[in-house]
Amino acid sequence: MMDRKLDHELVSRGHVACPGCGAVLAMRYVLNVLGPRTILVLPACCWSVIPNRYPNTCVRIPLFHTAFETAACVAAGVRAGLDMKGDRDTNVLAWAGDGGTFDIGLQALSGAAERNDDFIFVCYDNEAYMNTGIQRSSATPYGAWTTTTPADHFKDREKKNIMAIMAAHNIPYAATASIAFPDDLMAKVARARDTRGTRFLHILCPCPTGWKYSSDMTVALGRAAVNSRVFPLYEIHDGERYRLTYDPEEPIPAADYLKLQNRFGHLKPDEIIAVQQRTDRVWERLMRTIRTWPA
Ligand SMILES: Cc1ncc(C[n+]2csc(CCOP(=O)(O)OP(=O)(O)O)c2C)c(N)n1
Ligand code: SF4
Ligand SMILES: [Mg+2]
Repeated sequence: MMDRKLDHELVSRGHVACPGCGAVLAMRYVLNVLGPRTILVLPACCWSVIPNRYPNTCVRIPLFHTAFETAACVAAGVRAGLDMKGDRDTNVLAWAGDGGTFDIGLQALSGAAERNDDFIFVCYDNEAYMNTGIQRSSATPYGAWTTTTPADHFKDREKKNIMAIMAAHNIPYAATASIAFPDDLMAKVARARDTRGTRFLHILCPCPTGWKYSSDMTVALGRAAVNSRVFPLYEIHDGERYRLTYDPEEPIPAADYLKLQNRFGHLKPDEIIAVQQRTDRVWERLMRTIRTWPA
């Protein structure tokens, strides 16, 4: 018998992601809000494989596969085409990984954001180039193992602050979100849907394959990232008004988040303290910004 609830989902059964993939949950939540009148633009990434091989697909909306660096400019072109037809109601959703956003897609994204092109850009962030075998990206956090930053040469640079970069473009709406806080995530998607111009969502998507944890821990990982203040949940309006949307008032130690994942298993006690100090510093900077420019 057909499961009625599943029948209304826009991500159906039959995807080929790894079990426990956080990025599949993210797509489900986002499409639940945007609905079937949405065109999806997908550059090269895990999600360009996840829907399965033609003629099969697990995504029940039109899907445009495009080159790695072009998600934002293709989305802008799709929007322009719809506008010429007088269609203002169809959502255009660019959906890129951290590599396709922080690194190789940044130029196209910056150009579109500066023009305030009218679409939603989601960065589903699994903190490395997962589809090609777990290489370091500029979203990979300090201390992490990847295949290009092995344990004895782990990544010793900070994660790039993509939200500050997007805020610097003065776009109408930007927000961080987590698959472990679906109500918060879906409220932000609704705000993005109801705004015009470039809208940016940065969703942390735990990845059991690349982060080296058991696939039943994905939601726990997402929760720990937020509750340790490693990944704060907030939004930025018009590039300058900030609002924290969830406050982990009694944060868990960053070490409790790190120890759930083998990609940090090599870190020594002083390196774990360094992660905590970085986390505190970035949180304090965000709080100062929120106090100075409240929404
Ligand atoms: C111009 C170009 N360079 C490299 C590649 C190979 N490539 C395909 S997917 C990918 C990794 C994508 O990483 P990310 O955007 O973080 O998405 P994820 O795979 O982690 O979901 C790379 C390097 C490509 N397709 N095109
Ligand atoms: S490698 Fe990670 S992001 Fe890619 S499909 Fe597997 S779990 Fe999902
Ligand atoms: Mg990635």
